[in-house]
Amino acid sequence: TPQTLEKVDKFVKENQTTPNPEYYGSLKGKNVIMFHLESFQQFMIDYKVDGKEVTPNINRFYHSQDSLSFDNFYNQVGQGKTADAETMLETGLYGTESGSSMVNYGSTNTYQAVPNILDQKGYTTAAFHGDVASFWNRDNTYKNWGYDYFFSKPFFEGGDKDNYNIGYGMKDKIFLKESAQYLERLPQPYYAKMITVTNHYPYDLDKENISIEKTETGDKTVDGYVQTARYLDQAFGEFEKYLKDSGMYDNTVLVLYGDHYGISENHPDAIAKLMGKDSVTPYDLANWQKVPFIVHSPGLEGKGGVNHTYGGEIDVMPTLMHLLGISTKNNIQFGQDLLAKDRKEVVPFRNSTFASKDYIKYGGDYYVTSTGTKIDPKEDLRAKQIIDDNQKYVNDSLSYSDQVQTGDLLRFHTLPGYKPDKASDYSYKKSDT
Ligand code: GP9
Ligand code: MN
Repeated sequence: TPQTLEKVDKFVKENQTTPNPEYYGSLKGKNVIMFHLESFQQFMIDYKVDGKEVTPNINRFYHSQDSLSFDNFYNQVGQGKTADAETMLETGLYGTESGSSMVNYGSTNTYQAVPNILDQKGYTTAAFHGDVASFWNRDNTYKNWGYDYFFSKPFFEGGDKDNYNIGYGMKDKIFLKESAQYLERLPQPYYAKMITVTNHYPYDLDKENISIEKTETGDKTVDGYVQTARYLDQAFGEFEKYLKDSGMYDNTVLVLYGDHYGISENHPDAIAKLMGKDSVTPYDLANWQKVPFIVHSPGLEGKGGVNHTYGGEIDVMPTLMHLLGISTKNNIQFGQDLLAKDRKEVVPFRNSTFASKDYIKYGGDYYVTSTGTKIDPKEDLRAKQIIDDNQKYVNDSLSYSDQVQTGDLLRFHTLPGYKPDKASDYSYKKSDT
């Protein structure tokens, strides 16, 4: 009801951050490419196998002074996996407590999503994915998010060829190469999302594309991960080169993000071996949920670097909007700008545990973030106070966000100057174009 929305709005306003004036609007008007790194974890950054970097291109981006990079950035997905990541990044709402909100609400709910917001600032918006459009109900959800175009399998010549596909769709290199014909025809500025798939469990890759040895943890579900991660890195490198050759690079912001873990915490022995340790602690497993988040643009003019703030996927929407000079003060969104000085640095996970700058909650236990030392809040009242505050924030954020999704509350919300999208305004069928 509208009354529930008022409560949500109050919570959102109380937790709003102040945009950092040093960065606000610094990337205004540029093209934006969201580059989805499937199942890509933070530990891959600078990781070596046999003395060789697995992902040299992404590493170079991570360390560039034209990149805002984050090393305490966590994935916050639940059962919706990729779909939850997309939902957080582009709507500022969490995936729902169970199931996938894109599947359950994407077709019917009103959203105030990034593609539509940018659409109304003169952007052309397009999503690219080398598999069927219906996966995770993307085809319907994207209409309600305001995507002008959705290029999926039927748009790609290689879409039906067996040797062009592996796992969840077209191999990333082919997919990105074939996407270029559409990308370069989009009126600028554009907002485009490239959803890669090859670095997805079970990490299968054809011989010609293997360019690094497997790891040797002895866990078969884990050891191919570096090979597909390397392939993804090369695909990204080729795409970056294409952007430079086509002249689009200088006027473009490339946003790289890992959507969720590739190696689940159910493989602690293999994880220990990958980390070069005898065994892993629960604290290690909590930090295993870190994924890369990198905003790269020559437009940052060397103002980048590695930022240590504690944040996650929910924080991307306000961060990006503010870099583009778009206010979020009237939005119903649950993130806090990663560049703001007044952030809480609390990262809610979908099971109501959290990471934060002070403490990490994993399972039912608490750890000091800076040292990994386990603590008992009952014996440390100062810690208990902080933990209780964090827990309340975590519970409220998740529950208010769920209320927005399950009650379709944004249909009652007016965002000044914003026209919601009607799904019927869009068709993504190749035959209709
Ligand atoms: C499918 C791909 C994989 O289109 O995005 O989804 P996931 O299994 O990672 O949620
Ligand atoms: Mn995924």
